[in-house]
Amino acid sequence: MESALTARDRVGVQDFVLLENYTSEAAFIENLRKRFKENLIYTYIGSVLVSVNPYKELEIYSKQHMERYRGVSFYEVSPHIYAIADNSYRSLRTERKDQCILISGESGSGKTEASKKILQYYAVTCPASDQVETVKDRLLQSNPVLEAFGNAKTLRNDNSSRFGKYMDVQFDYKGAPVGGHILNYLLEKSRVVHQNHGERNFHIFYQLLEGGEEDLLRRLGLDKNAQNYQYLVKGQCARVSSINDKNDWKIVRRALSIINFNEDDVEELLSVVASVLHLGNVQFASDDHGHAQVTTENQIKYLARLLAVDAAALRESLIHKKIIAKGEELNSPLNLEQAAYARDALAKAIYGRTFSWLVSKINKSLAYKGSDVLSIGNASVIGLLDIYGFEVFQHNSFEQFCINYCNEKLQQLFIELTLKSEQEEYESEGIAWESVQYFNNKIICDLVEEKFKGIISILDEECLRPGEATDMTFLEKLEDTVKNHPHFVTHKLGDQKLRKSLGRDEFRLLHYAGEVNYSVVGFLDKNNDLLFRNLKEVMCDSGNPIAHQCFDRAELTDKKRPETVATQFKNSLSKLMEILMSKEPSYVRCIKPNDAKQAARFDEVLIRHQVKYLGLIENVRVRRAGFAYRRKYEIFLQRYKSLCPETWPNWDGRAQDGVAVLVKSLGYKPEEYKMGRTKIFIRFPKTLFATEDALEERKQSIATFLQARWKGFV
Ligand code: AOV
Ligand code: MG
Repeated sequence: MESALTARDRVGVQDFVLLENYTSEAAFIENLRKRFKENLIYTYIGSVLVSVNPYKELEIYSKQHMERYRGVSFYEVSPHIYAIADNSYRSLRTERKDQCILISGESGSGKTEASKKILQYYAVTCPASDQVETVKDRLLQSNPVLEAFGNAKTLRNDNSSRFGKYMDVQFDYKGAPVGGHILNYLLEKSRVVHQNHGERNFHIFYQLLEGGEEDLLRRLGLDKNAQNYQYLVKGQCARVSSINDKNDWKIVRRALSIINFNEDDVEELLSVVASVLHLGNVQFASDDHGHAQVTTENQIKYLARLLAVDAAALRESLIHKKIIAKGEELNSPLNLEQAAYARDALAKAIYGRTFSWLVSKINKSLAYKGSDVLSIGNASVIGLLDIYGFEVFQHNSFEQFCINYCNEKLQQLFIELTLKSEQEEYESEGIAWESVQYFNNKIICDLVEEKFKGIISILDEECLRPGEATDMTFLEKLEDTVKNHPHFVTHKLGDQKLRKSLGRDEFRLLHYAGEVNYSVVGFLDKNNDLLFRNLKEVMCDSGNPIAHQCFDRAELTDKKRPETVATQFKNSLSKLMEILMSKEPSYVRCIKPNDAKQAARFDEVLIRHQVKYLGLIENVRVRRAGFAYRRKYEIFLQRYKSLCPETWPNWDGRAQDGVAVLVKSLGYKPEEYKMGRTKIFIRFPKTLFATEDALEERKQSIATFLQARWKGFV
């Protein structure tokens, strides 16, 4: 049998705080590499889980694996996402405090997969009560549906989340999941009408075309060839080897029925999806006056049927803009460019609103339906946060700006909470500690969101000057206001070397996770997100129940200026931070091993960069600030009591006294450990390793003894 020591050489340590050379980045990476090579993708930093995307299926997610983690304390078993899930669940049960699990990491690092694994763990291991089986099913099945509508292939990830998701799983007093609720954040709508080269539109379009039955496609006026749809050809990438649209279609159809969609609902939903494809094929030609005319009457016919709107009204509203001047309504004709813009705006609005509708429909199906008011009163929740990860492309626009800002906020939360809770622990245990310096990214959050001076404020200001402001005046104003901010660069401002590579329409943000150049082109439009009034009117009259619910007449009479997209996003993130702060957090930090989406490739440069910006080394240092290991007295005693005749097999007194006797008999020197109020703190890993090795030896000698006795030798 391999000794504990050589095993440690081969597979590294399962908690980075146990690294002898814990301040060394090289040692950190080496440990990660050893484990990755052995398919050990999970490693702790104290209670934080670091996860490296294996890019291949591992045999570690079976029911047996789940059972192994159930109710077992963190350090008894090897690091796993299930341990994090179980730990949160147990804290929820024993401490009655709401929990949340925050999953972060860049695009393609494995956040969405991690969140699904956690949900599966609860579905399998939590107790069930009367109606609970259906709730578990619905919680699980909400995923394929939301992914079909909200995920897409990007250059970074074949199944990239293009919306942010926070899901509460509600548990009753017996610990059974009884309901759920999802909050969704800013869907990347622009993808509906445009995709960069090598990327796709949202999965659902391809699934429908590939998997949809002939009858259904005929009713929707669609044919199977994605090439025939303007909105699907921009990225020139309809097929992806890792994606089986036909099969996914079946999964989504089944999921829809589990989350309570009847046949009519499905037909209406798919009619809306199809209408977006038809809309993309609406084309215009210019008449003698330069006014746009619709040339694709067939598409209008399908649209009118699918959306149950008046064909003529729709046609006219696509080529006119209604203006109200001096109390009079005027229909002003649009030119070609404006008409195409109106068409795309409508497609984005229909898809974006339908996505929100879908979330609220799912929420209805997940809502707790028991009559037992008392039990829901006592329900507690575990929140799962899975957002779009930090991303950098060749060309970055408003969408990346929002996504990366969201990641800054999450990093900020991580910094505040890990530092805070760590400090509090030392204080409450009465242990002196030394603070560790972090890069605090608050400065970047402020740069984006500060009132009056932040990028969003300035963008909003420009959006208030229609006709005068342009994307370029926005950039100029930004330069005027932000000036020499250390994290902001344009071709005029900032470090000489840095600014050289910037275009005239770009600004660069030095994010915590890296530098990103944003082109301002489209910022104003995307932030305003306008839909011409006459198009709204047509949609309000839609006979398709989903479309009808998505476009509310009240919107037409509301005189108040709607909030801009960035401001709405900022406010919803600020609410999210409040929600998360009110809960007990656990963290999963995901790392992407290479950019090629390949198994067994450990790209050291890429990984080192992530380890750096995620602040993982600092995380270890804070955790170690003096003490590598800490454990509650009860747990420590339970694990090692066999090593001391006075504590074995049972210690009658206080656990703390038992631990004192135990460590004395183990020969711990006074400088090696400290006794806190509820925990023992051990300064050096080697102390713990020696104890672990002793335990291993003891187990083996017991095994040998038992074997010998069995054979009649003793
Ligand atoms: P993300 O959620 O972090 O990116 P995903 O969770 O979608 O990343 O993971 C990307 C891909 O990596 C998945 O589709 C799987 O193929 C693979 N993968 C991730 N985790 C595992 C795992 N534990 N086991 C096997 N394969 C895995 V984004 O949503 O783009 O930020 O916006
Ligand atoms: Mg994702």
